[in-house]
Amino acid sequence: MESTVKPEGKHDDPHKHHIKGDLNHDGCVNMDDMELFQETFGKQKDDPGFNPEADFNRDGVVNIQDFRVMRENFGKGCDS
Ligand SMILES: [Ca+2]
Ligand SMILES: [Ca+2]
Repeated sequence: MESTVKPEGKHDDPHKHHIKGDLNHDGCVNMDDMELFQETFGKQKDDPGFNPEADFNRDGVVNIQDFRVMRENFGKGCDS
């Protein structure tokens, strides 16, 4: 039986559900992601350091509205 699985595919699983707020893509929203969020907090689309992944509502700025999403999702995926 032949396998088409790529040898390097195990670290980056495309089937893994992406959680809003998981900015470092480790499958869990925790303090590491909160730190990344803080680094881009207050930044706008054209500012250096702006992280579009932290702009959850895609209004071009990372602000308190995006922080609420962060807070709501905090701890998700971390239950292992
Ligand atoms: Ca994470
Ligand atoms: Ca936003």
